[in-house]
Amino acid sequence: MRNFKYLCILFLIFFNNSAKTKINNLVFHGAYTFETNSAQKACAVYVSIFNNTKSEFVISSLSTDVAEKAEIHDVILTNEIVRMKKLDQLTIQPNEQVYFQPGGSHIMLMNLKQELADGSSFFITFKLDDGRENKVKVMVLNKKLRENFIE
Ligand SMILES: [Cu+2]
Repeated sequence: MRNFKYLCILFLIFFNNSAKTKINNLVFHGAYTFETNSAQKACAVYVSIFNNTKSEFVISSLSTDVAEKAEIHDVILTNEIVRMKKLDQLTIQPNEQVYFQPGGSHIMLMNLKQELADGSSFFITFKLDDGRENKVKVMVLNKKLRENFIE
């Protein structure tokens, strides 16, 4: 009987862990930004986020080594003036796909600590409200490519 209890506990731990691995299945794809010059203190980062699970995810904060602040920004149009609005958190629904693209929502890096050079890369850490983290690699693209991305 004691052995049976022990096995049950083992099974519970195993089951719990595999469930967690499954839940942590937020996929970040193709993160990029454009190269900056020495005078530039902010830049926008674009990425696609896929939630391939039946669970909801809440991104509650971002951080990176290359800037003092990283925020999620939405773009809103009021009276033909485009404004950026900081989102305190971003909820990604089950099976939802979120696309951050030029002209729309983006990740804003502010007070850049260094120039971002064409061909280099850096990381942004996405922190979820349950304490989990996703470290995402961001590629820095040549600014000449920018024209192709903005309509
Ligand atoms: Cu912004």
